[in-house]
Amino acid sequence: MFKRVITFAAAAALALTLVAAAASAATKTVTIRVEGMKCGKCSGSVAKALKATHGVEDAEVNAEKGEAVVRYDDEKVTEARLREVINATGFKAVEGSSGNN
Ligand SMILES: [Cu+2]
Repeated sequence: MFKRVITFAAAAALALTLVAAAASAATKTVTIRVEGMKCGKCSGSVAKALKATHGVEDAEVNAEKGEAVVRYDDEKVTEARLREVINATGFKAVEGSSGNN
């Protein structure tokens, strides 16, 4: 009986550890300022390039606000890489305020 409780506790602890690991592994959201976008086609091409990038899970790009909100797996792609992808579309990822803070 006592042994059974121990086993249950161990299993629960293991499950919690796995959940914690899954939560800390990976998904991040970053807001990157993008200069030069004038309309929906501009933001659309940036979004398309970002979404085609390995590790990007979602990208919302807004031309009026001049920003790209990107959700990505930080084990597969870096923010620096996301900026490169944006710059490669012909627009400019501006250094500076980023992140969710
Ligand atoms: Cu445009």
